[in-house]
Amino acid sequence: MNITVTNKLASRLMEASGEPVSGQQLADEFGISRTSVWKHIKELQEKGYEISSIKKKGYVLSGIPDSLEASTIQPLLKTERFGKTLEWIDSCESTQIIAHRLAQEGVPDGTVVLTEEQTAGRGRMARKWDSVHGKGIWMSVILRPDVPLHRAPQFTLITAVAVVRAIEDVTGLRPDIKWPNDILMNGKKSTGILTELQSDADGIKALIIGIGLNANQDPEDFSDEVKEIATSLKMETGQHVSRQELVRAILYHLEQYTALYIKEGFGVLKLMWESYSTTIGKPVRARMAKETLEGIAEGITDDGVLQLRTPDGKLHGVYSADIEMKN
Ligand code: BTX
Repeated sequence: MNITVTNKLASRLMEASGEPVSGQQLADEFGISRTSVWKHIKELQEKGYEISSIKKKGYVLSGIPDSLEASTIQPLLKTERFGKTLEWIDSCESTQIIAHRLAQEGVPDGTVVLTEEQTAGRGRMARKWDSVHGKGIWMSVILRPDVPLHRAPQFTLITAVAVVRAIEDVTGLRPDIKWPNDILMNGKKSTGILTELQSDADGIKALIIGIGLNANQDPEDFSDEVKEIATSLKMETGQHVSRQELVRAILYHLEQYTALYIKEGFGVLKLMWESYSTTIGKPVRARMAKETLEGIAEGITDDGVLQLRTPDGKLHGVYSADIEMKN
């Protein structure tokens, strides 16, 4: 699960940006034999890395597989901790299930679970999350922040800002955030965030942050239930996007923002969240488990609670709801 020699080798070749690196040089750098280098190169080729061996010059990397395996993500990762422990599986029910198990086993803060496909991907309130093979980012990040339990919802908002910044970096698009956990493009959902937690009497043991990002789906890749409401980055840009770059950018921003949060509190992040929000200042309908309220979404509190003013002038704190924009 940790960074292996094979991954370090992949990293070294990626950083060489198409220039050949000799087998001897790699052997010296990694303190292994040339035969061992060759074995690791073969392993990478079997995974779909395009590596050619140029006589008297060395190995050249010309392409990497479109997978989210650790060897494709970790080499160019700019984080200190996030993603350094990374579990990848080709197919699973839900990365949340795996992440819950790993969190119980005591894995470190910033551990990441990635998959190509979920057969039982989930949203809030046990709703289904469409997770087709190889086209999206289906990821759970385990965080272990030392904060009280009631602060947990803020991490959904912090994650939303990190994802939006990552999408901006990689595609140049500027998505909107709809409180609390939807990232929209042209009014359609491109990403959902699900925050779950493990706690005991002392507080939060682990936050399991699930991120479902539609990257390269075409319209026909979505199920009939979500076809009308969902979009992907490819559908918005007309171009295939790099899931690997997106994962790295999300982890980078998430690490930066959680560090900022721990140091400075929620203030700056709240401002950033508000700058991307489509909800604030707008008339909305909030569907909650027991009631539906209509009014103006005036803002969010420092705990991430939506403040909704109903026509009778009362201000309501909305902790969890589905929001519909009223035009
Ligand atoms: P949510 O409850 O806000 O949204 C769920 C709703 O979104 C569904 O009822 C459906 O209408 C719609 N939907 C389902 N699939 C998609 C999709 N691919 N794109 C757009 N809309 C869709 C959102 O919950 C939280 C989703 C988190 C998903 C991640 S993936 C990695 C991790 N593992 C896992 O099982 N869940 C999380």
